[in-house]
Amino acid sequence: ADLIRLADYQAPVFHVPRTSLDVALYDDYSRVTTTLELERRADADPAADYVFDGVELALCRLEVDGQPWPKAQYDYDGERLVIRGLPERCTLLTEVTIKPHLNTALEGLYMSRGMFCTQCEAEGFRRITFYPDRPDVLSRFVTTIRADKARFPLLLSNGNPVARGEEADGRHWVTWEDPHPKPSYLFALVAGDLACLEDQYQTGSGRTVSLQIYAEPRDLDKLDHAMRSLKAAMAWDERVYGLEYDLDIYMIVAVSHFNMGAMENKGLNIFNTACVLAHPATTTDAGFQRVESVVGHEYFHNWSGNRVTCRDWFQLSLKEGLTVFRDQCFSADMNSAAVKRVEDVDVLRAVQFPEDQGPMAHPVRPAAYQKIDNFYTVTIYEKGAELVRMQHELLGAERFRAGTDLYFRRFDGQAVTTDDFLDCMAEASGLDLQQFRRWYDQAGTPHLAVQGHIEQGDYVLTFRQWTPPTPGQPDKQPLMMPVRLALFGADGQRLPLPDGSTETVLVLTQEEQSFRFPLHGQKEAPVPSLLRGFSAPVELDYAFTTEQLHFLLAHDDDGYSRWDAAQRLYHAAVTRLLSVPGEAVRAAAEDEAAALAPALRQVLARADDDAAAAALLLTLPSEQALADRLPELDVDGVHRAREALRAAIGEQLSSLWWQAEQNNTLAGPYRPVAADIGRRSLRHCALAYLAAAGDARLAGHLTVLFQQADNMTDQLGALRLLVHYGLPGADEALDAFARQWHDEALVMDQWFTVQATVPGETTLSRVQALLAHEGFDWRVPNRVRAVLGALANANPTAFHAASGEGYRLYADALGRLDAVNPQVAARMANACARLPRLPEGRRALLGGALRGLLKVPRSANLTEVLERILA
Ligand code: BAL
Ligand code: ZN
Repeated sequence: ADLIRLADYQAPVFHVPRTSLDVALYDDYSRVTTTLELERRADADPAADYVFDGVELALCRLEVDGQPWPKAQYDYDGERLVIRGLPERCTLLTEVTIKPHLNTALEGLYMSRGMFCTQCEAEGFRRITFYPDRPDVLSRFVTTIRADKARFPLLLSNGNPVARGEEADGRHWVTWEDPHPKPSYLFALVAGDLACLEDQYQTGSGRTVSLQIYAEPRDLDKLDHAMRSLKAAMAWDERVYGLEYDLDIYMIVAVSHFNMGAMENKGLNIFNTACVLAHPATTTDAGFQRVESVVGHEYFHNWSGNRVTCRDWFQLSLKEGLTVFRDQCFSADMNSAAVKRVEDVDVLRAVQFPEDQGPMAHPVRPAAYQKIDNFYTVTIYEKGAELVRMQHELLGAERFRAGTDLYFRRFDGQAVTTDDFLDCMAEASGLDLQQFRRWYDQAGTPHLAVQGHIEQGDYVLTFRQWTPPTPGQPDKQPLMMPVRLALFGADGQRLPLPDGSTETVLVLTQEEQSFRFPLHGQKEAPVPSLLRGFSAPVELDYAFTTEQLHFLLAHDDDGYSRWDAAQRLYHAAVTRLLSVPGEAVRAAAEDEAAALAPALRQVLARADDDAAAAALLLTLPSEQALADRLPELDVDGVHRAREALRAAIGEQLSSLWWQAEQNNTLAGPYRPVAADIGRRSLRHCALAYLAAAGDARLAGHLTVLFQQADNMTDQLGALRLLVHYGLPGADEALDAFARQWHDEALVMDQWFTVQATVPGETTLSRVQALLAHEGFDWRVPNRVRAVLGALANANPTAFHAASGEGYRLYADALGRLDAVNPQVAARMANACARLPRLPEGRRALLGGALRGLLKVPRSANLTEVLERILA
């Protein structure tokens, strides 16, 4: 595929003030008749042809101002329709047929369990009709949907329903009108027979909005949490950003077949069932929290994305980075801010940092792409959110709000750029953010090396920053970054700083910079608490001593900083264990555990204050996260060392783990509230340590928990430990789980994942069996991710098996999936991006498997990812 470059951006040749769609749905095809009002832009080249995107459309009719347009005056090559000689203003009518029932790529109009639905971002609309399918063409849409009334009683599109009627043969139609001009990627359509949970929301200015969440009738009892979350999000956006909803109806539709998490179509969000359905019996705490955050995210897009949208897809992070930042803050406000921050930082460091340090590294605002679908990445989303967060940190809450007010006011109804956003931040605050722009264009994780020493009675901190080269970007410039900091005295108290506070934000701009802090006669160097709240997305290199880390873990009042101290202690312990030969690991792990034990006991003793934070502090980094910090991925060594350490910690603190398990056993009905979620997570953390320690009482205990659980968090937590540690009763529990939940797709996804993530090479034959299971379906992305995504992303000892069997299995699966759904195949191929970090033998095996995959033609999506990984 061709490379599309930001530098080549050109404004559209024509406007489309009005778009009328007439979509007639039938069993084996749909007919789409589109009427576009076209106007050449005043600044456009008068000789330029009008070009429309259109993929795999069967063109039946093309008329201009009511007359057939001569065939010699247009060409369609299967991707683009070029029409020559059009008048400056005209009405274009096209009629096409498409085949939604054969659409397994789930882009454009497709079918999911008997209902019609759409996914248009980024370039799905061109699979529905001919259109200038680019985000900077905004148009007012009127949409008529026609279908069989008995099977599709519900016909939805964006905006408000304005007319409806009946046709012959039991068919009916509904017309929807969306008053807000929008780009085609925000178009949506749904036709089905769905149940609805209805509610209302009163906006701050007194308007009543009808809230409607649709799902299959069997799932009607799983919509309350989404509805609560939606109302909370609407109130939050009014309170925190002064932004109100702008239509009379807000609809969410749950669909089973979906490539992403959810989609923010104007007034008609379409959601992956996994991100909207929630019920205590079938949904884990993590699932409840995901629903809250995704419902919030899509709602917040109504302003950050829909009212103000992106000029081109290079600006994707303009809406995604900002909206992720907004949803993170929303979840923080709804739950515990400190816990939420640690969870977000954990994802960033575990997933985005590796992306930024490997072959798929790209800037938050990329300069070029082949397939934009491949850029819905953790870099665009999560690193993009960190860039917005740093602006918030640099400006402070009040000036940041002045900046967003200006942004939404100035650009309402427009398609703009990340530069436009930064300009508003600079203008509203008076800060010079010129250098800050580099964050958007420069890929890679910056390193920040810090040294402290005492000089003439002052404590001097010296910061040196650099960013390693990334593909296509050998040389990097210093970045502007906020470093939030406090200094702790020996008594565990924060020292006063020169500005009179005890916590400050240093703004770095140069490669190397020093700051002095008077110690007022104190002789000892303080313990620095650096990058508090993770104020910049960088790799911090500071040679903390073990004592300093224990000190910070005990005394620091910043949740992130305490967690980071614990992570550093665990990393160091596991790294030391890696060099211990086989039989000696157990004894060495006991020594490491003994050294950690006082700190862990202290965390447990304080756990009643914040159980969720305690669970995070007590959880070792994942195998992948540990391996990512080594010069080479040593998956087997890390697995052995980490398990040995967990076993030793489990044994040495055994009675405290049992105590934590008892103390955090909740009475009363399940509630998805932060305090209870925290206690359940601490309880399962304790159970996991007891499992690692091989505690003899545990299997029976877990079996009872599994059988008596009144919620999915407990039931699945027990099942996972039984199965992962091969405990007595594991097989029976798996069978019982499948019998109980065979009819609940999202629960069965978990059943597949639990099995695909059992550590060790033997799991590969189990995965083969799961792929052949009657419940496995290559057309359902959730199920594919539940097995193959889990294997590649959460089971390093199986995926990276020395035999190369995991790589061969995965490459075969990617090939098979690519024929069904290229977007999902390409996204899953990203799991292979650690290839350059593998030891030589495995590198050759994975490289061979991926090159083999490219021997036959693959989709442009998958090809782009594989070629970058193999480059
Ligand atoms: N815009 C795609 C889905 C999301 O980020 O909300
Ligand atoms: Zn989004």
